[in-house]
Amino acid sequence: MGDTNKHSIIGPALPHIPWEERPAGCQDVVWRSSRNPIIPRDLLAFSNSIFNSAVVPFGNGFAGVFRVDDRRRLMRIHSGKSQDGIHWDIEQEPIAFICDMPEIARVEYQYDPRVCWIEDRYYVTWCNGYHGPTIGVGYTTDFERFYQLENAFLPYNRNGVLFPKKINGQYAMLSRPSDTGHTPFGDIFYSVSPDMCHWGCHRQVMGPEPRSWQSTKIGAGPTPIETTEGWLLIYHGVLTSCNGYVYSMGAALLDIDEPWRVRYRAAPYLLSPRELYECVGDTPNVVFPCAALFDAPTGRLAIYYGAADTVTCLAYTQVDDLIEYIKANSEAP
Ligand code: BMA
Repeated sequence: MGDTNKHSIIGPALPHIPWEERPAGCQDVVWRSSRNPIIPRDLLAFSNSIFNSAVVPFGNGFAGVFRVDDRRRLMRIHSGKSQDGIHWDIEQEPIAFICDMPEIARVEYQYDPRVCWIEDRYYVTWCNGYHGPTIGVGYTTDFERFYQLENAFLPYNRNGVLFPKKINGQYAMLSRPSDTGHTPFGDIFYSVSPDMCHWGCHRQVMGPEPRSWQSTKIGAGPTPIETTEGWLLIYHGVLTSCNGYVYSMGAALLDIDEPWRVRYRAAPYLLSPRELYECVGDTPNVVFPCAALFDAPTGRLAIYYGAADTVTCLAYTQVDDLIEYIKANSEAP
């Protein structure tokens, strides 16, 4: 580990990425921030919890879309900004999407946002209540005005995650068809669209692995990262224990041109609930990654994840080490 001369990431530099070196004695490929949780549940006066949230580089700092459950336990998404990616100013009011379709503009609930820069704007996807959970889609250029588009799919679907560039001339999205409740199944699928409205050519990417940390269901996490070894996909996997679901973080490498083809998939998890803030909260034993920042020249990766459906946390890895780890621990296809 520690060979930083390979530069696998295809993408820009982000010299001010949040970063802490791997703690002495730590042998894990992904390690936690010493400042966790970086966003407390009560950052806003009325918030019950702030978790499963997405951040991107913006201007000289960072911006994001945050899942805020309020003290009525309504689930809404809010925009926020930060200079350092650690200390966040989150808007008091939920995002008021500009939308000329009244049926689509009506808010039931919004949660688990992802943010993805494609070409000229930041797209936001989230789990959107529309007669059941489906994938809401919107965009912004300034994190002030947000525009809402058609939902990507019919209910029931969750974990809609866009690729950061068109693939074979089309927008591409991962998603996880589900049910209305705490879905006890779930595979990751790949779909494409010519216009960010009509989605089709659906392909199964991967499903749960029996007798493992990801035996019940899986769902895509942060925007996939383009590397010389394929798309780096960080995702969550769920195990059903006698005390309920356990959500952990894992990783795979997908083919660059045909991302529904899994090249490598790490059999062990990268991070699983262990710290108190991951094991205790509104939903115990949850780590749920929704975003990752990277600095291509150094290969540094900062992963944002929700912990115990309560707070927002940060973990780090070095991408070349992570790719090596995925390959060395792959039992894949
Ligand atoms: C999923 C989603 C996530 C949540 C997870 C664990 O179904 O609702 O928002 O983090 O369950 O409760």
